Amino acid sequence: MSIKKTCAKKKCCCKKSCVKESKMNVVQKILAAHIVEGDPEVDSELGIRIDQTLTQDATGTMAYLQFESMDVPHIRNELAVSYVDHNTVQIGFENADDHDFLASVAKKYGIVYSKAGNGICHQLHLERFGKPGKTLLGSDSHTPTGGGIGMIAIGAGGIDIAVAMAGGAFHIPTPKIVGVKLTGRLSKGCSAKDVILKVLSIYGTKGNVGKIFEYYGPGVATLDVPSRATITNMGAELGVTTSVFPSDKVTRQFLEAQGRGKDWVELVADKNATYDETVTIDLSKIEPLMAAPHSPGNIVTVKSMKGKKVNQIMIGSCTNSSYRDIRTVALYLKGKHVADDVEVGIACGSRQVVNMLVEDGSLAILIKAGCRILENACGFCIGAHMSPRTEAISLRTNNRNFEGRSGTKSAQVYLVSPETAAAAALTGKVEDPRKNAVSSVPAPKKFPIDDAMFLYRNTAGKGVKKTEIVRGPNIAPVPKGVPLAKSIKGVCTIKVGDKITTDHIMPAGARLKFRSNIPQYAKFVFEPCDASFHDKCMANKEKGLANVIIAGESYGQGSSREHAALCPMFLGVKAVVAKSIERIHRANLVNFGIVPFIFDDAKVYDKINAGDEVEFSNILEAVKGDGKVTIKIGKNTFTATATLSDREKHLILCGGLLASLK
Ligand code: MIC
Ligand code: SF4
Repeated sequence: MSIKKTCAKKKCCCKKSCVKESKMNVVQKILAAHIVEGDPEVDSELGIRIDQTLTQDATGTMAYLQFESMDVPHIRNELAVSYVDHNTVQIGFENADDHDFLASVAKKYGIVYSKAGNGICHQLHLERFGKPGKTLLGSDSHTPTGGGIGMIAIGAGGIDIAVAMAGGAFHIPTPKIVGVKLTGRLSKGCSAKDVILKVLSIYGTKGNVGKIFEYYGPGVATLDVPSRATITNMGAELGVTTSVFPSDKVTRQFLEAQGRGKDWVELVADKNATYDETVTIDLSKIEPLMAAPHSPGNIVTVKSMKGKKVNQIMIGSCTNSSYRDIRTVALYLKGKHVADDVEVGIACGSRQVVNMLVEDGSLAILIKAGCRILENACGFCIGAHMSPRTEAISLRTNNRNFEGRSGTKSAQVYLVSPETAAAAALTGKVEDPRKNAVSSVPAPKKFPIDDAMFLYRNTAGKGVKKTEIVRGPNIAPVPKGVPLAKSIKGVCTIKVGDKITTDHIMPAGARLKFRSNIPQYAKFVFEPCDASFHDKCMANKEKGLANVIIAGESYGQGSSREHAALCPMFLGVKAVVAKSIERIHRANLVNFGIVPFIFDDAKVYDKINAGDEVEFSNILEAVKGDGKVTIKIGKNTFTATATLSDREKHLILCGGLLASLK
C-alpha cells in the first residue's frame, strides 16, 4: 500500500494542506493520520492508533477481564462504549450477571455503557458515536459497519480491544486497497443488500484477507448512510480487514440529523487517487439477489428462486435494521397481512428506530400485518431467538447463513434484502420485490435523540475509581497461556474440512451464555463437528500430550470471537495446521499462543487422519526463525510455515498477548 504524501506545492510540508493536494484515497488518508508503527510501503504489518473502541456483551466480558488485568486506572483512548445486545434473553442468571459486571466495569474505567434494550452495537454506534476520519476497533466482526460513515472500523478479538483501551496500537496486515467504483442508481425494489451480495458474488468469501475495500464514484452519492453501512457491514463476509465509504454531503446530512453536525469532516478520495485494484459496479444493473445456504458467498438471483415456498422471514440484525429498512418493510405490508403459513419476526436496530416507527405509524402497520416484534437486539441472528422449525426455509436480512447458526441445523437460510423479505412475507413464497415496489424512504431531516440508555457518559474517559466490580458466579477468571515449548508431541485431535467457521469451533445460540466462563464454555468447543473434542483434549492434556487441529481452506471464517482460540488454548491446543486461515481468527490464535501453520503443500492434508500422533521437533526454533517447521503426523513427515511478524513471534513465545504484557 502506498501512502505517498505527494504535494503540488514546491515545498512539501507534509501537513494537512499537502494531504489535500495529494493523490490519496480515503483509506490512505485515514491510515496516514493513524500509523504509529511499520512502513506502508513494506508488505508486512502496520500498527495504528485507535481512537474509539466498542465491545458487545458476548465478547466484552472477556475483553474487560483482560483489561482489568492490565492494571490501567481508566481507559486511554478517546471513547470506549460497552454495548449489551447479544445475550439479552436472560434464561437463567448468567446473562444478567454479565450485564452487571459490564456496567460496573464501565463505571469504574470511564466507558459508556449501553443497556440491554437500547439496540444493536453497530446501529447505535453509527447513530450516536461514529465520526468520519476516526479509527474504531470493536470486539465484533461487523464493526466495519462504521465504514459507512467514513471511519476505518475494524473487528478484532477482545484482548486487542483491551490493549487499544489501554492506549496500545492495533496491528493490521499492510492492506491492498480495492477501489469499488459505483456508477448509476439502484432501481426500485433493489437496495444496498443487493449491492453487497453482488460484491460477494464477484469476490467470494475467501482470498480477500488483508484487503480494504473503498467505495467511490458517482453512485456513492445515491446511497444514504444506512445503505452504505449495510454494504460495509457485510464486508466482514468477504473476509476483508474493513470497507470504507467517503464522508460527503450525505454523511453531513446524516450527522446533522443526528444532532452531531460538529462531528462531520469531509473525507473524499483525491481526484487522481489510485487503488491497488479496481472494479466497477453499475447500480442500475443490480437485480435482487440472495445468498443461498450455507454461505454468504453462495449468491443466486431472486428471479431464479421465484415461487419457492418459505416458512419463516426474519427482518433486522446489524445489517438491515435501520429506520430506512424497517420503514420500507412497513410500506410493503401497509394494509395487508402476512401469509398464513409464514412467521415473520422483526427486530429493530435501536430505540431510535422504534421511536420513529411509532411516530410515523409503521409499527402499527407491522403489528396489524401480523409481524412479531422482537427486542432491539441480535436475537434471531445469532440463534438466540425464533429458531425456525425443522427443515424450514427461512429468509433473513442478516449477514450469515452458516449451517445451524439459526439454531436449527436442518434449516435452509437465505440472506435477502428487506424488500425481498417483505415481498415474500405477503405470499409465503420468494417474490421479485421489484413488482409492487414501494417508493424509497427519504433520509430523515431530524432523528429523535434519546440517549437515556447510555450510562456513564459524564464520566466517559475518566471513570469512578471507587466503583466495586460486580462478579456473579458466571464470571470466571481468564486462563493464562504458557510459553512455547522447544518441541511438541501430541495428537491430531480433530481434522476438519474447508470453511470451518467460528460458529463450528465455538457455537453461540444456547451456548452463548457461558462466554465469561471459559472452563464451562470450553466444554462445547467443536460441538457441531465432534462433541467429544473437549473430553479428548482433556485426556490428552492429562497425559502431557498437546492437541493439534488440522483444517482445510479458510479456517476460522466469520465472527471475531476470541473464544474460538481462547477455549482451545484452555484445552491444550498448541497448533493449527490449515490450508488457509482467516484474518481475525489467525490474529486470535496468535493472541492466545496457538501457532497458525499453513501447509507448504496442501495435498498433505489428505494423508492425515484424526487420532494420528503428531510431532513438531523444532517448533521453538521455527517460530523464532522463518516459521518453517517439520511435522511428523502418523507415518508422514512434511513441512508447514507460520509467517509471523516479530511482534507475533514474541507473543507466541510468551504464551499469548496477556502473558506477554505481564
Ligand atoms: C456474530 O455475528 O457471529 C457475532 C455473534 O456478532 C460475533 C461476535 C461473537 O461471537 O460474540 C461476531 O460477528 O464477531
Ligand atoms: Fe449481532 Fe448478528 Fe450483527 Fe453479530 S451479525 S452483531 S449477532 S446482529
